[in-house]
Amino acid sequence: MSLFKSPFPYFLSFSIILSAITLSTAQIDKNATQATKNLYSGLKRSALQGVIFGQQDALAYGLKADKSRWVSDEDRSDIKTVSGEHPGLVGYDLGHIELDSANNLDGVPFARIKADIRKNYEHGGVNTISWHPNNPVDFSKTSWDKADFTIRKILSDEKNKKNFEKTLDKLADFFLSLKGPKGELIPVIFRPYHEHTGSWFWWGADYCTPQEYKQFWTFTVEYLQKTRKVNNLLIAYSTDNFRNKEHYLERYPGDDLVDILGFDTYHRNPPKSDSAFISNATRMVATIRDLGKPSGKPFAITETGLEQLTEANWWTKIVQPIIQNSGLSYMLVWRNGRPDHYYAPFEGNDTVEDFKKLQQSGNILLEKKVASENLYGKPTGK
Ligand code: BMA
Repeated sequence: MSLFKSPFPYFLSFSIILSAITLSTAQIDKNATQATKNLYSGLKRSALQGVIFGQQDALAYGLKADKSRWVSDEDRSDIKTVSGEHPGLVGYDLGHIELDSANNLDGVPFARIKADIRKNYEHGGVNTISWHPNNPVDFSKTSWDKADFTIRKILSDEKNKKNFEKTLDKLADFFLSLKGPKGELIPVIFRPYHEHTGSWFWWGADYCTPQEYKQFWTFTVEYLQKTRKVNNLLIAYSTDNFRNKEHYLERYPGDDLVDILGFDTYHRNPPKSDSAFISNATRMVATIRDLGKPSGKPFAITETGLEQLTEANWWTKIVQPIIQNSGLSYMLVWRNGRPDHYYAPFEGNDTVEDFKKLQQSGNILLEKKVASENLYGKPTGK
């Protein structure tokens, strides 16, 4: 806004051109497919309209009114049941792809994940992929099992490294198998080694040095994008809660290895933590917005939620103040996995009316508004 008040119009139009150039070249994979490039700039553009609302595993399963589970229904999501529309973004997890399992770690068949990614893409929605792999040097251990210096063991031992490349090949094959109706590659956001400021995964802060984390990230991204020519990825960096810029950047591999800046934050111990949660999340959003400015990177809350939605007005009281006028491209709430482990409203849930208020506020973008943004194509010029 203040741009138009400036007494230096020529200088400013020059800087606008410059920032447009920065935006169009900021994406890290120079060989990305055109649709992937479009998605990157589309995520910046749609942020001007609102925050794309997403849920993990939204299309695969959810909860019925009596809290029993529905699984594998077609064209169903709990968000659609309560709001009339699917979320604008859907998350999936590739944990157990490294084991050659038919199902992911939460029992969702990889074939189903692939089909849902395609359907969501055909509707104009965004797909984001996380990965909770078992321990690469001991597949009998899960992501969460305590395992010291796994990354060091992979990077410093040729045999372990070669084995890990085989795991990355499985990821690459999966990404390259994501095809749209014309055989074109479907762009997806890949968010590896997340919540690494915490120490609950084998890639967490206590189990590798910042240097090792960055090396491991670089190895992974370069192997996928350069060696395997997986050119349909936007790469998201997502910490857990962080204290300040320095903490956020401690393990940041560099602007040339990250497309989207993100963080995960969960609301725990409500209502006594309500105001602290709002202020912390708002602070962290402001930090990644600032960090993204010079490079023009989109930024997002890559995971959030209040387990069991124990506050009926959580959406307007807690989420709305954090996201309104935030510039965030998207936010993702976690899965409706079990009667005691859910994060989105479902039929009969106490927060349904409040979620609809958030929907009506215009702050979030669900399926229809996201489709109208034409994220994989040229801007519609609205
Ligand atoms: C966690 C929980 C687990 C799940 C994992 C990966 O937060 O939802 O039940 O296995 O995410 O999706």
